[in-house]
Amino acid sequence: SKPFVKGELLEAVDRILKPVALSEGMTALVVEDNVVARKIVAGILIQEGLRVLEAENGLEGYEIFKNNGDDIDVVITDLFMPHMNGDVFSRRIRQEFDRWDLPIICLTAMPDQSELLKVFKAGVSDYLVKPFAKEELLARITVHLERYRLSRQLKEKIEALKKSNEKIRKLSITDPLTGCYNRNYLTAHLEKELKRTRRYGSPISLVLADIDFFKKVNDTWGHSAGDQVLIAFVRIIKETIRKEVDWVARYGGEEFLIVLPETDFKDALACTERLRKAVAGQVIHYGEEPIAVTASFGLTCLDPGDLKETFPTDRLIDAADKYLYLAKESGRNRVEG
Ligand code: GH3
Ligand code: MG
Ligand code: MG
Ligand code: MG
Ligand code: MG
Repeated sequence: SKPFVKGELLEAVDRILKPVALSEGMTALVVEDNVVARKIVAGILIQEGLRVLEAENGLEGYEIFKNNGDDIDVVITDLFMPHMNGDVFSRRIRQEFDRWDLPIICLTAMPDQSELLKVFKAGVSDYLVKPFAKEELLARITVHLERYRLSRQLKEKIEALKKSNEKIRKLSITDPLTGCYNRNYLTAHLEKELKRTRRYGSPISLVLADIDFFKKVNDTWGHSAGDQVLIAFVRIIKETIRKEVDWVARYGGEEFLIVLPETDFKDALACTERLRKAVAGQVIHYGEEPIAVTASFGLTCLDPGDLKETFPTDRLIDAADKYLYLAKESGRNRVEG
């Protein structure tokens, strides 16, 4: 289209090259005991669009940090001040508020080298010798704010990544239908439980639970009615076992493994009986349809005497499975162990 005239071209280039205002939404804390110097610095920053908080000395700055610390994006501090010097103030902010990436720029009169080293050891990001040019102050703030902003973005990305990792991890160990653990988790976690059991010499009990004539549920009311029964079954199990300690995982289609750590045979039997009764005593509602089911349970307990030899998890589950078969053979709605 129409060619640019020189003035327009320069304006366009200027627009492109002009960086996004770094000060946008940023807050500075200016700590300086000399009120004239403080007002000058504050004025420069306000002109650049920063929100400015002021403190007369390190101690006051520290108090402001305590209350509004999270809002502060850059600190400009004098070195020598009553009550608390700039280096002590800087160190305390870094350490007590865990703000390792916060830009802290120290204003000093012509410093000697040991003083400078002290200032950097206290954790300041940069220093500026007084009197300084406005442009230099702004240039340094701009550089540090840019790095700060990038560091913030990185932190946010890492947090988001952690969250999505946690979601993926949860999905990978959860049975999507019932929300209990899946077989992935079962294999890995049972191994850990057994190691702990061995270390502390406490018993552990395993219960394999299988719904009776579950095929009939599917055949009579449909597959999604069957799904609702599975969900209810897991709910009843979770309501019956101890929270935090006991856990349940889906072992197969309608078979669930319940792990009862630190539980001997007698207690496990009582718990499983309670569970059997709870299942048999409840009617599961599928829409208008009341569905009654029972379940059979195979129980096996590993007591401290057995723990000297290593017990593969599948052998333990096999033992529970054997008793489950016995419970089925003996008429269902039973606990065998
Ligand atoms: P038994 O008393 O001997 O255990 O009889 P059963 O009918 O429960 O026996 P079986 O173990 O042979 O049947 C299990 C059925 O569970 C077969 C399968 O179609 C069904 N099933 C497995 N997973 C699911 C599921 O996620 N949803 C539904 N609705 N049914 C499932
Ligand atoms: Mg802000
Ligand atoms: Mg001073
Ligand atoms: Mg069954
Ligand atoms: Mg089965």
